[in-house]
Amino acid sequence: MSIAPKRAPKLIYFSAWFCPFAHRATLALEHYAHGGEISYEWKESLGWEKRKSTSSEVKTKHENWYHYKSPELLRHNPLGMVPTLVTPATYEDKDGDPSRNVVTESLVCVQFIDELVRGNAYAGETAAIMPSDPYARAKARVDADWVNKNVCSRYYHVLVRQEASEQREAFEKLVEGLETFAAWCGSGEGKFYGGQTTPGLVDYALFPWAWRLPVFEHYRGMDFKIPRTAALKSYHDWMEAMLAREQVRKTLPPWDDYLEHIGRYADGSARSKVANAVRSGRAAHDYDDKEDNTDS
Ligand SMILES: N[C@@H](CCC(=O)N[C@@H](CS)C(=O)NCC(=O)O)C(=O)O
Repeated sequence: MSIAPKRAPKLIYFSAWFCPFAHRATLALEHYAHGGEISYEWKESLGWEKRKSTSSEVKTKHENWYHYKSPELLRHNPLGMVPTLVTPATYEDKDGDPSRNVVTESLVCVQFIDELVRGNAYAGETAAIMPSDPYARAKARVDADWVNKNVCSRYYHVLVRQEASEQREAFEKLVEGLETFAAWCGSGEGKFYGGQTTPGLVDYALFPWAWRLPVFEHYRGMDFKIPRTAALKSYHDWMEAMLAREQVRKTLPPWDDYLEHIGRYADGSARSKVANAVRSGRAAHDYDDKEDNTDS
């Protein structure tokens, strides 16, 4: 018998199947959708299109790739970024204010989804994504941001930077970041961040990239395989524990399609805010909504 709440909140979810940032929001949505505590409607909102090269300095096999963005996404989030969440009421009110009750930024989306469900009178029994203790919550936010900067951003450096030495240096720093994360996981009863028995914000912040890391083996070679060292044992155990969850497995994009998609980053031909920032020497998380924008 399902304990599904009678009035689970519903969201319209602007997403893209390949996007690891959106993947964070999908993980949070599925965390609760599994127990019927939230429902959502996925709107595929980004695509790729080839356009003429904008810089003669960029030497790639083909023209550059730019994001196509759905008009619906741009209506609710003029920055044109996924994930973007909106209430069905705002989405359906075609004459109303499209910016009303819009939630953006992947780490904010994860926390928002948690708050929305926990604040619902019909919340079920699923373990929460955010800790109940305010001090633990604050720490999880800091650690999620750390993982974002020290692991997730470096993923793009290994792919977008075309100098072998820069790729190597970014990879080594990324592995160090994973070691720090592993130390946070190996300390309790459970295999997740903080020794928890169910995943939370920091686990969901990292997982989309952790799952994608084997693309390095394809595009950069076997020297870029995440090693099975003692310092990373808890990381590999964590990965196994994440993948043992049905809620997590159902969020995974098809591997071969993803590998083809990310080839545009690996050969430097992708034009997205994140790729533009990394190509111009900044970190992925330091993209600028104006300077790195590619919308025509
Ligand atoms: N800081 C944002 C980054 C999201 C992001 O970069 N999403 C990509 C797709 S993977 C996007 O929407 N790109 C559109 C663009 O670059 O113009 C977040 O955490 O949500």
